[in-house]
Amino acid sequence: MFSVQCLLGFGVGLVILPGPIGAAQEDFLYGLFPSDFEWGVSVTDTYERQSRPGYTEADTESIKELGVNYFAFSLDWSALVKNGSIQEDAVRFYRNMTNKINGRGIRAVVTVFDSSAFEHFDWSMNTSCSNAKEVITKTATQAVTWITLSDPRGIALTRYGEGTTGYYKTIHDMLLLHACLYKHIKDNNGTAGLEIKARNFKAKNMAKSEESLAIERARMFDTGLVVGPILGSGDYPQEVRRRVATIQNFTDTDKLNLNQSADFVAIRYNGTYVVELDTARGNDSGFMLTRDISTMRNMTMFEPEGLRQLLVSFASKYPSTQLYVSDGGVTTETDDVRDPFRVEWLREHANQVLKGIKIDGITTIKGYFVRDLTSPRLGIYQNNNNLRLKKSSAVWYNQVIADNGFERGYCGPGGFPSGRILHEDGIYYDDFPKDFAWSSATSAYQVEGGWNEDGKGPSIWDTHSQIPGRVFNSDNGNVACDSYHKYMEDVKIIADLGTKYYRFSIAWTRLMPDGTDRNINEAGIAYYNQLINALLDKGIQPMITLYHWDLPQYLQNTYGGWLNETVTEHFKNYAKLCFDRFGDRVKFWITFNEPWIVAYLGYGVAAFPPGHYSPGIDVYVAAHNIIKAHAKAYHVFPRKQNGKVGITLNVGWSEPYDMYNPSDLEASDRDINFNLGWFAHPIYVNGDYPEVMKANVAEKSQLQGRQKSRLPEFTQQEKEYINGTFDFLGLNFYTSSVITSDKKTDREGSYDGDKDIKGAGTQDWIGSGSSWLRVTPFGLRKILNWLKKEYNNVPVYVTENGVSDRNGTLRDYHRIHYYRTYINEMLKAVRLDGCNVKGYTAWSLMDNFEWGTGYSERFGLHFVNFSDPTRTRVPKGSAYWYTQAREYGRRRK
Ligand code: GOI
Repeated sequence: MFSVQCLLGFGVGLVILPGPIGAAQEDFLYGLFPSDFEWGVSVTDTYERQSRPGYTEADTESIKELGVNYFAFSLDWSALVKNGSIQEDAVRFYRNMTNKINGRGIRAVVTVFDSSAFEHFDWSMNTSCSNAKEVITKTATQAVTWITLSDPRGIALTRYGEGTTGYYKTIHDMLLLHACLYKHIKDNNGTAGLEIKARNFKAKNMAKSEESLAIERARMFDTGLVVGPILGSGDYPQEVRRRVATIQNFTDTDKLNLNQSADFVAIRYNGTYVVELDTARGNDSGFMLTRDISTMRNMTMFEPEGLRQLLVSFASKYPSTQLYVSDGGVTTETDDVRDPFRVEWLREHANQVLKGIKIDGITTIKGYFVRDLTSPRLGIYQNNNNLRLKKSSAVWYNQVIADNGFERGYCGPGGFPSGRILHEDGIYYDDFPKDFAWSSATSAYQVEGGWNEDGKGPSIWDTHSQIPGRVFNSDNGNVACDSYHKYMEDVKIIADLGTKYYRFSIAWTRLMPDGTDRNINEAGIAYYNQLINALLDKGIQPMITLYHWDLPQYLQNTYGGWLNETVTEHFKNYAKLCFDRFGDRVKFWITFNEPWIVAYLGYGVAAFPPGHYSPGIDVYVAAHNIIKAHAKAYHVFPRKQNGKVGITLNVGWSEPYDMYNPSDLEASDRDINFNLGWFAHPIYVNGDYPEVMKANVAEKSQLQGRQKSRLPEFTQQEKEYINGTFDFLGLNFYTSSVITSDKKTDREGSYDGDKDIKGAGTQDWIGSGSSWLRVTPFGLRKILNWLKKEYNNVPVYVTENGVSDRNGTLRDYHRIHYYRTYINEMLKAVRLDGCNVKGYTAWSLMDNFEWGTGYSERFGLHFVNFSDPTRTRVPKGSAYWYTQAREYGRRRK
């Protein structure tokens, strides 16, 4: 790899060859900055802003919210000195401000003189230094990190023009002013450095050796002119002295004071310029510079790689000087919170800094900071009187700081990435890990039939579907696929698929007819033993779901189902029975399938049995008890059986309506937290509901005039009992929706209203046989990234994924397309984003009873004719496709 050491190996020439850097430029570098890396943000004209309306508490809040280590601002000398005397109120302002920032645990970095400083008065080295010394001392020397001067070359340039006598004289005086300030600050045990604006250079024609050498000369006249005397011996670079006859001399004392007079240098990259020899004009440097039109975007020069080249060159010349990279930022046409170009700008520049550290080995880079906080069209916050609104660039920066670098994939809220996304479009070719668990699934009520055979008791789905009209076409699961009798045929088609796993559920009422342990039905146990043994015979591992919505009717009648905590005890006993009787052979257990469906459709909006309507209260109570029941089952699992226990949650991906609107990102994140986090946060994070859920429900409950939040609370003991009750997370993923923020103010209060979101269309996504299901493969990759980020990369098994049609065609190209694209997005999540996905399950092994829509929607890899008493299973095209696809898991390249 290209390194500073290797560069130094070139000797004095120090020519940056485009080759190695060019190659590395192709890709985005993911990874973390050193653990002590410092992130900052700067703001200009603080004092003036105080009066219009100025630096406020809101600024401190924004800085705090960003998570930066330091806040940089510059002193405003038009306020500090009036009629030749120091203004005490201005000094007090800076002292207070510094204290406030320090009080939040953030360091203040203060620029004493920036380019605007000398616009206000005619300055002399001596008065400027003595004024500054007084202000520095009164502002508390040690509480801040000082930048003596910002861009001294620019100050000289603006006043006199480059290369004039006045230009060199001004730089000379500025250097002496810097030395004077540095000495004062060091005498008071402070820290100080200076900020330079520096350009990067490239030859117009690399083949011309004089031109490539001229790059070095250009650097000398740019950076070297200012930092040479400070970081070098105390004098200008020899080449500059040789070429500029009129440049002044330093006295021996000057040299002594200047020599090594910076604890750090802040570099602000000012673009890359093309160097051409210009001997004819006879100017000092002997070259002329042009801007490279090919890198211009909207009149902005965008050449982030130049920053890396600049850093490499700087570090090779001054290998022991600490560096802070100051991102000059980019001015946008509007001050809208939607600022994609700023995000791209900052992302690509910060990534060059990371490359400088990781690839080029520049160990002296200590920090990075963004310009700026709130300036119109430059800030990463919108400054709206006393309101500070995050732009998408602030969301980006916050994410990078929180991660201390660039994590792979869609790592931010709403899937907002901090880095670049690899292979967003198209098929990505690679294979899955060798031990990846391929599976297919069914559930008891959907396939078994035999609804009242051999002592089985009724479940709420049996009762519900007997009532004509409740289910589409008055269909029911009395016979379904008749798997109760035809399980050997199921085992055969699974074996033909070649998957090493099969996911099915146990009908609670087959083992416990009334749901309690009063009466254990051995015939039911025998059925599952036969199925399990037949699977194992063929080398197929069972993945068993304990609860796939078929609550014993007796528990509903007696206790009101999941609204009563007693049911959690019965569930625990049921789980224990299953573990005791099957756990010697079954190593993969799912406590609940989709508790969201149970709570919301069953107890919220009454779309599913038991048909209880309580959209704002009992919906939460049911969920509360299910979470407790899950934890009980987990704790009752005999660990010596060496099995895994988890829960399966369903969620769609909530696509933000506008990726660059921070409020849409938050809406997306909130929606996922309400849907999946509701159950996952207690189990996978801390025993409690997501913060945003607690906050929203509490706030709305109060507005609705209630004493207590509609969201129940777990006791401390319960939290500890629930937290960590998992060995994996099961994910059922089918589709996505587009989401935007919408403050809801309903009177009664409801789960839906608590979310403060609304749907915003479905784009042009391909539909399916189910109205709620549209083809959105990207959503799978995004939700897997979300789970990785939120739940510490917990092992995830996709326990359901699939698509329906309404004709059951064997030529199901649409299903093959669905599986191919979704599985490929999952592959990207695994291989490109580092998501910990362990397995994948196709829903479903065969067409079956699709709940409220009966047999009209078909998800099967196998066709089942429900008017044929033999219920023959016929493989569809997708079954053959799947048989080949899961071969990925065996064939390592
Ligand atoms: C799995 O659930 C499940 O585990 C399997 O058993 C199942 O076979 C498989 O999915 C396939 O479905 C648009 C109120 C139309 C009333 C949007 C609210 C209809 C009705 C959203 C909300 C939803 C996957 C039916 C999750 C069943 C679709 C469970 C999603 C009906 C709707 C609604 C909607 C609503 N669910 N499924 N529904």
